[in-house]
Amino acid sequence: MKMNFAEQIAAQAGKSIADCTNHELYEALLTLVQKEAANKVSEKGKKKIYYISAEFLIGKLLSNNLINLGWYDDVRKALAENGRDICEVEEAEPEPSLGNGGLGRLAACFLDSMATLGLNGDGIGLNYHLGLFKQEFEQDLQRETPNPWIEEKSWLTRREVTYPVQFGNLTVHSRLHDIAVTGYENRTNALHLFDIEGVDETIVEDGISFDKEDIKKNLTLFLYPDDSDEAGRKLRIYQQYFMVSNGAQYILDECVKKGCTLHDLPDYAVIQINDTHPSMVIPELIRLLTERGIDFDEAVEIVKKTCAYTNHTILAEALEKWPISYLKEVVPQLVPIIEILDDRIRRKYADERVAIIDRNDLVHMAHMDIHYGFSVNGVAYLHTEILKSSELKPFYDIYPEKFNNKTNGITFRRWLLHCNHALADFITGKIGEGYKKDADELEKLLAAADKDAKLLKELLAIKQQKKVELKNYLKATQNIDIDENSIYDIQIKRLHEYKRQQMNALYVIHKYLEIKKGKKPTTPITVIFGAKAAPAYVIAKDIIHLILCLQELVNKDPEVSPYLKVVMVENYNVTKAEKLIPACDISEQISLASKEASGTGNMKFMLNGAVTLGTMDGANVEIAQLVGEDNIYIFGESSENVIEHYAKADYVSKDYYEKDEDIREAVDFIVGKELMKLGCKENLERLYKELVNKDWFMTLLDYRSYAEAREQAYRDYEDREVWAKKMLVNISKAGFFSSDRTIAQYDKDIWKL
Ligand code: 26Q
Repeated sequence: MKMNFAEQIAAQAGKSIADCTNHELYEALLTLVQKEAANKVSEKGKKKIYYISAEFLIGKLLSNNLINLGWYDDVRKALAENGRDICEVEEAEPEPSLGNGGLGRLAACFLDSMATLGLNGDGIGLNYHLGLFKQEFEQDLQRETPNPWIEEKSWLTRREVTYPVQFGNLTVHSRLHDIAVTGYENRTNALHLFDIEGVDETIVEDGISFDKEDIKKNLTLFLYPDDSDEAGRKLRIYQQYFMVSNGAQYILDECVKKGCTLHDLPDYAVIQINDTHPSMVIPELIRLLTERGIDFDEAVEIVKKTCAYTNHTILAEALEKWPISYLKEVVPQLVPIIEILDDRIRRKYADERVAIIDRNDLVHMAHMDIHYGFSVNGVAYLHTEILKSSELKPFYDIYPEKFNNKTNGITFRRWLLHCNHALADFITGKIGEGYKKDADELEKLLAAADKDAKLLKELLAIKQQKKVELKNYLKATQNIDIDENSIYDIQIKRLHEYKRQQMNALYVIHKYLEIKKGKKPTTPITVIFGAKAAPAYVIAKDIIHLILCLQELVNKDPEVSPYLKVVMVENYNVTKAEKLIPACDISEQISLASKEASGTGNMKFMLNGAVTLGTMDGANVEIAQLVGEDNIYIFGESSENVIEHYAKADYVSKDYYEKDEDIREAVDFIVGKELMKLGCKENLERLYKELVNKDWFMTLLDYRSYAEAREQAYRDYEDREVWAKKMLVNISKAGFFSSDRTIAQYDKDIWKL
């Protein structure tokens, strides 16, 4: 349908475009999009994939939906003809903050790709009213505040669907809200977010603290702000069970409506369990099936054919293990089922390591998934190999056929077409539109560059334009001045010791000291960070403090700031990522090898023409293989060696501190007089001691080779033509990382829709 958008928007808003506020224009467009999306809902396909996840970090939806519906250009023009700027309308939309980081963002990319590939696939999750906390900086420290995102009019559609969910003596009734998921020129699927009606935002006081026990008021109030290490306790179990019980009831109802007898459930449904957060869906489905008349043994077999599990981490502290006493208190009806499941495994396998309930009465959620699901996948080649050879080896020995790899991907609609119109238009101009549906066609850029002498210069000009835009954005939002002619060196991701923002900070200190001594970089450098720390993760917050102190010290020093700037972006989120990534020259992917399951930011940067500086970890390994060693900066110890260091417990950080003068100088600076004047003694000293005495993630081990690789990248940047070629190779080879490829593989190997 070709619309006259100007007329439609005005009709929807009830006044002329010129008279509307940006927020009114956003709301009018939201309604038009929702109507059009609803026309593309289809129940085609008997079998459906239910992607169940505690997090869906979807980001703002307006522009993405306009692109997917094929409306974007016309709407932009209609607004422009009436003197309005679509970017300003975009700003009016609040960002739903329903995820912590990579795992939640992956779920969002996957929904986009499922709809785009025309697969019958929905998401199931929770509607957290205040989402993940908002980060504010106060006296160089992180402060958390609530992040309300649901407005009177929003993308949520209230459904006439509600289920009872039992927690011991307490029954709560759910309410379903859907968000339409548009595919790129294809069908509309749904994200089902369950909620309760009694959520009470007024129980929040002083930052993000609230009464943890008032389940009827707090159940879907917040997303747990723990990125993998600080276990939120009982409330987290309440949330998880609420999600899976609603999800399971919904799935069974929907399948029965389509003619399923429940005996044939695996012909109608496949459930992808996104990490262990939804793992209770296994005993819950067994419970519901037996309640509906299926005998226990058959229920177990049905569930085994329906559920598949994705692992996103090998950090031991992130694998969920719940004390059985907690489960007895919160979900007593599941406990006898879990005990039977465990008992059956114990009778079959003597190996204590594969038990579900261990000797300390902890329930290992991942073990339940592996025994009672039909597929186990890792999220990048190296990650899956490590699962098979070490972390989950006892399971791989039992069930080799269940293990498979699905290297992560990203949706190119959001991470190229939406966030970088200039680059997308440029690519279209060179190789046509085909790459929008078939990402592998990006490789055609290489041949195009051979024939077109101007291509590389144009590519540099686009990067320059994006760098100016970011400069203006940072000035407007944080009042920080950066130099658009400097190298933009960016690390944006959750703050975690294994991701090693502290190593990047040590290099900043080193550069600062060099400049102070008179050694100036040829091209100025802007180091940009963006990261939230889990509120209870002490060292992570100390690292943020260090970076904020460095920002203050470096930027205010007139001797240094013309050559070096430090920026810590406040409240890093999807919207900010969309502005930072297109402007990046060097993408910092510096986790300790073996620790980052995949990473997906690395893929977004590559697609936008940044060059990776990284370790051989996660999907960096695949990036390196695709672009070749001339187009990536690899440094650091290999995953094999790191794993060996852990096994032998032979890494001693103090040795590196003592024998390497540059390291010692940089580490000492953390507690030196310059920073002590600005910062907080307690935080800085704690971080210093951690690095010198412990350094669990081996920062000092890799520091030297990191600094060398970084220097090499800066030297190579000087030859603009050579650098532009590296950018081009990165963009050209990014096609593999389209989530359309990932999802096609999930479908072919696991879901078989
Ligand atoms: C666990 C227990 C209690 C409370 C919270 C949690 C919790 C919450 C979030 C555990 C883990 C997460 C998030 C994990 C995550 O984002 N993992 C990332 O997943 C990406 C997608 O596969 C990978 O690219 C990243 O490498 C991985 O770190």
